[in-house]
Amino acid sequence: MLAGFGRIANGCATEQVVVAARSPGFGDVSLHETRMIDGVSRMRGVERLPVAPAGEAVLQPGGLHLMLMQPTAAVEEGGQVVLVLVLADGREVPATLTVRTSAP
Ligand SMILES: [Cu+2]
Repeated sequence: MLAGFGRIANGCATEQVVVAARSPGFGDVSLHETRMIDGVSRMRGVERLPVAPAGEAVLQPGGLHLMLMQPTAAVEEGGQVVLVLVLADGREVPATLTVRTSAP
């Protein structure tokens, strides 16, 4: 299991909502959020990630992240993970992640 971090920028004049993600390299990809609840770090699934017009969503350790599970091939440091972000209106946006052994 790997975690995906990065910035999702919205260059559109209207709000865009990310509702799913997938990758040919993983059997299961989901959007998660880590929160501290009663002093305990917990993860929950995020069904909708709205990104404001000209704004961005930041996925980083301790907050929003992608959960990448069931890799279909070996993942190695420096490798690339191809990702597809699915928007609420059905459009699909390609993205690429770089594999690192520690979060930047
Ligand atoms: Cu998670």
